[in-house]
Amino acid sequence: MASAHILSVLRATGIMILILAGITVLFLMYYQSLSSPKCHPPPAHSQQTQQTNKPVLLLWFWPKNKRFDFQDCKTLFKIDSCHLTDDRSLYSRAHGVLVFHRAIKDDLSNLPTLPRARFQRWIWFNMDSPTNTRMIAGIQGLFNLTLSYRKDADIHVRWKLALKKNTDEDFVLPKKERLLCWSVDSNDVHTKSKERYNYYRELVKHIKVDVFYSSSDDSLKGENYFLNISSCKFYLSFENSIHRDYITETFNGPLAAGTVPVVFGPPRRNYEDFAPGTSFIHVNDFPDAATLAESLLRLDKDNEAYMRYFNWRKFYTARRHLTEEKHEFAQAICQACHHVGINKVYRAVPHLYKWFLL
Ligand SMILES: *[C@@H]1O[C@H](CO)[C@@H](O)[C@H](O)[C@H]1NC(C)=O
Ligand SMILES: CC(=O)N[C@H]1CO[C@H](CO)[C@@H](O)[C@@H]1O
Repeated sequence: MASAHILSVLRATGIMILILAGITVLFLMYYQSLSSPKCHPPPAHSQQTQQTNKPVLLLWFWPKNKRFDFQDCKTLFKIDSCHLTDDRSLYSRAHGVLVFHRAIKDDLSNLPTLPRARFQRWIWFNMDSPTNTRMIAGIQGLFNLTLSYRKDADIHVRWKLALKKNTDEDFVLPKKERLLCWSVDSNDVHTKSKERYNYYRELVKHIKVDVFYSSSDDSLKGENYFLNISSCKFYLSFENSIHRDYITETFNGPLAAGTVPVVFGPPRRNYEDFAPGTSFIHVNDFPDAATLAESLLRLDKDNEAYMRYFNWRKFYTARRHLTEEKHEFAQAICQACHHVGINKVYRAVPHLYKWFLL
């Protein structure tokens, strides 16, 4: 009796152990099948397939021959959503073809001649204002997307203020050695818009202006740019021509440097689309240059009033734009890459100039 009982207990225990072992083995197999590919991805291979899965953006011309490393899109802007290339042999596979307006020949002979694939979109790439944009007959109905400083472009390129993450950080005013500064390219003096030079000539009758000559010395090149601009209390952010939304790095520079921009460009309310109204001084806020000069001289003596121009920094930050020559168009090109990577909707721009000259 006793031995039979022991035997049946042993048998039951044996079966239990077998079942448990079976479950354990099954579980281990299942677990391995789950985890092993995740733990050991074949690195080179998977990266390659990723690369080829990304939409291709073909840069048809290097703008003004300013070449940079396409990897910079990732390092500078965290943009990695397309495969950027300047290899024209990839044309037929390209989802986007980025065409720099200035480089297009009048007879269009340097544009792609092969037919466009159904999925391919041509992007009109122009960062100039209408004043400095050459009209080329025949490109009116050629493009699918626009890239410009214009707010209503498909790809709107601009150095925007960002909401501040850490609002406790206090702003420290950079050391000021100059009252009012300007930078001017000596070649620019001959461009069509003379208004800003007239205004400047009137202004210097009433206030001292330190001028950086951007084409002849290194004061505003690379690293020096923010260093030198931050040493000025005010900076003349005069645009080379006056057009809606045409508010360029000449405005972003002082904001990022900790200097108050004195702007000459589109009306104040257009600036306020992009920055708080208390972050800058508009020349149109004053009846004439003499009154503006008077006001700047007054602010030079009233530190409390001057510091109010930096109150916006409690809520926003301005990002330093890229000042290296080769990077002049990097932001625009990287943003085009971002757009092509995430946006696939059909579009055509039938009346390019009608829109742009609006
Ligand atoms: C791009 O624009 C051209 C010309 O307007 C048009 O024929 C083509 O269908 C458009 N393609 C896409 C993908 O939007
Ligand atoms: C005009 C001017 O002050 N330029 C200065 C800009 O910054 C560099 C670097 O500090 C100086 O060497 C320049 O003299």
